[in-house]
Amino acid sequence: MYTIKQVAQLSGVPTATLRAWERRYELPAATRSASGYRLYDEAAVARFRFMRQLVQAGWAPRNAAAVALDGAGHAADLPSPQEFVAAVGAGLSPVRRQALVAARFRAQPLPEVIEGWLMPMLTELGNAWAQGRVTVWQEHAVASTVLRRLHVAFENTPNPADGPLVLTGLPSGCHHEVGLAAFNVLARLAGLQVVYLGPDLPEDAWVGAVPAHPPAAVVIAVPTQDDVAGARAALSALGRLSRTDALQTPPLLLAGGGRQADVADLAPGLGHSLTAAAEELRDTLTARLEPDD
Ligand code: B12
Repeated sequence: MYTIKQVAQLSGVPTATLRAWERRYELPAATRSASGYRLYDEAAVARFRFMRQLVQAGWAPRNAAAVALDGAGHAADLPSPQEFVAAVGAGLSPVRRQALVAARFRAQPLPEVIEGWLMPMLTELGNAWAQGRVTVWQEHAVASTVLRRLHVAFENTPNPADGPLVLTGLPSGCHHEVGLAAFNVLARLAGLQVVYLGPDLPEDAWVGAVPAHPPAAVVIAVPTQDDVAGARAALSALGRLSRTDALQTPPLLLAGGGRQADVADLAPGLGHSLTAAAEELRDTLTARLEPDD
């Protein structure tokens, strides 16, 4: 269960607006803790987040509340990763595919959708592709549907103006964007200011971006073996830049993704759990910026 403050953080809706929406639009009443504080479940968080997306898109709050009440909170009725991939292989229509992904994103808080459904679904999708259970175009279509969802979630998650700045991106030649796109959203939710530079970034782009927006950290993802050389080139160039006096405080260089261990001599790995990595990075950078003496 979440307190109203936590709901405000997770949904991006200020507490006063949450109370007003609850009162005006007859959203299900929050339960109360023993000491009388409002407590909300995950379905309520998903509902408020979805309402906020609709209101930002121009909906009247009353209509948004009606739709949010109708759509959210049924995660158990939605297909599992295996069921979803099997349905894609069996010819699920694009409209239905998008609706199911959208419903899944509405039904649960983002960290749970990402770790509990999206990542296992992508692994299953890769297996299904390797075994000929889905076609190449079906795999591409699913990947672009989820990537768009993550980009929307990223844009809709406020960039905390006073959080430490982190630049993220993928090395030259790398188009496996989904893992880093998920990390970007979770890092913003954890309180970091995230600027995503994009996929397929040549060495020069990294070296140019860092002095332009001096970050507290640079995170490069290394999803497959094919990305190791590009990531090593970018990290070496950033290391050289840090040794010049072009930067007042050199950024921390960090790596993520399946092959992060292959660049560990140039940038420590953040691990393979996306939520834990985002929270750990926030803690490290906050401690660096605010020494407690
Ligand atoms: C979707 C997908 C694509 C999409 C990507 C779309 C996009 N815009 O991202 C498209 C269709 C474009 C694609 C293309 C290719 N793909 Co592909 N793809 C996949 C698939 C199905 C899912 C990838 C994915 O997002 N996985 C989910 C991720 C995030 O899981 P993960 O990488 O294991 O990461 C975990 C952690 O490391 C962590 N993590 C990930 N990123 C980050 C970042 C940070 C900062 C942190 C902290 C943590 C973290 O989170 C995950 C959960 O724990 C995988 C199958 C699979 N098993 O992953 C194949 C797969 C990765 N692809 C593969 C291949 C071979 C290719 C192509 C070469 C195919 C071709 N012949 O064209 C191209 C290469 C593209 C390129 N140049 O980069 C192979 C790679 C094999 C290898 N060498 O390791 C795989 C494994 C498929 C397979 N079974 O063989 N692909």
